[in-house]
Amino acid sequence: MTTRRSFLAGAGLLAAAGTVNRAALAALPEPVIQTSAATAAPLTPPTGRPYDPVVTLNGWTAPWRMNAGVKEFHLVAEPVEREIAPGMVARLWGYNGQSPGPTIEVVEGDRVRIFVTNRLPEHTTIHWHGQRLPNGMDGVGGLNQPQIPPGKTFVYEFIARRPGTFMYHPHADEMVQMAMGMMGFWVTHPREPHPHIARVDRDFCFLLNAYDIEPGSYVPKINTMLDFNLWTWNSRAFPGIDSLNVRKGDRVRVRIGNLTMTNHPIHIHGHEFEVTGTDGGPTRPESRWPEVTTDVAVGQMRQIEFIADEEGDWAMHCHKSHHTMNAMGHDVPTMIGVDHRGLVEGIQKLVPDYMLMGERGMADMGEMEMPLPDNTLPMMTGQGPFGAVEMGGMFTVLKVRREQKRGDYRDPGWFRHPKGTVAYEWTGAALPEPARGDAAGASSMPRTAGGPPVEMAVRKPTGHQGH
Ligand SMILES: [Cu+2]
Repeated sequence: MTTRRSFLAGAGLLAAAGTVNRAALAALPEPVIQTSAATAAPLTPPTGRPYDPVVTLNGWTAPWRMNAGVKEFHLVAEPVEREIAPGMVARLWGYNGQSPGPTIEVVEGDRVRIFVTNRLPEHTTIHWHGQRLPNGMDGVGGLNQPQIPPGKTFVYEFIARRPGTFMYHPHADEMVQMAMGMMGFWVTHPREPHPHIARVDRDFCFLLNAYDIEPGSYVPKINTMLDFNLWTWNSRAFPGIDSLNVRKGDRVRVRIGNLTMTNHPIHIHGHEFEVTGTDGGPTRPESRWPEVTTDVAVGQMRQIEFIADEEGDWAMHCHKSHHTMNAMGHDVPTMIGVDHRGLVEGIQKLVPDYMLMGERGMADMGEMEMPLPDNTLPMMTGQGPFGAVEMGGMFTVLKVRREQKRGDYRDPGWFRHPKGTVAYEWTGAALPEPARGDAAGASSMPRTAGGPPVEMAVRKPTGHQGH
């Protein structure tokens, strides 16, 4: 783990906000700011009830202060710079230096007090998705509380009543603030052994999010409803998403929340898993079944668990193939099978930059060293041990290793396949002419051989008749 948290003094930050007076400042816990997008080591609780901490992919857990038995956190809503992947930085809004904000980890029964300072140019609130709490703490601006104006600090306080997997996000100018990256994860650990919550060896979490950032620019377009071009986990796109590094035989939990505008079927190779919890709480064991893909719908959370008993580098990704691509033009025509020999040179005389895409599929794009606008990720990229991985967006690798030590989350490098266990090129006799099947009668609507074409008259709803 290469991450280092930078503990900046809160005083400077809050003085910048202007309106917080000195007496209030003395009472506020210092906000901790994170400047790195690397995955932080799990935060072993220094105070309060013990628990097994989670690992936030390309993220971190907020430290807290115990104040007369209350766990106090300080979130600062503010503009941030987030590296989406090496080579691209986005100007987002987030909390405490990053988007998403820090993961909040507490224990069932904890009394939690969260100070929220607004350093955005507009008002905000925080809604604590999935929590049982007093209505006035639910964070819907205008409905449950007044909005938090720029420069002000509000306090939320409630008891974490249910153990489980939750998230937080604004409920004020929501479309804009979530399109800009404001969100965070929340885990409430069980206070004692729970019949439906297993102890696991590794516990990962991340949020699904998406941005529409024009190639060459830095700030997301905030009115986009569906046509996003960056599909991210915790505001990172492949190859910027860290791998999940586990020891062979580990029981692994992955908690996923979806704050995009569409569903994401999350798929893991080489293993089956079960959904052991949702934002509604742990699922009853008799309600679980094996899966290799689980759909995470908009506004949902899924907690999946499996035994990592197959060694190797296993792909883990959203199964919507457009979501494993970075920014691209969706209006590119399909060129597969079109023979352009001679044509490109002719066009290039008129348009020097003209480039042909996709005559033999688009795999070439994964290796092409194309000049890109500044601050733009290649559409599909990433180098594996055998060449270009041809992925982007919501993709990473589950690395299962016999020699990975308990509690060690470092990247073990690429898997070394035992001899004879990698797909290989056939170098024997040349391909014989394939025997073509001609079985008749297998179809419920068999093709008729020969005969004149059938003519049909179709009456369209408009009343016009066509042939
Ligand atoms: Cu997806």
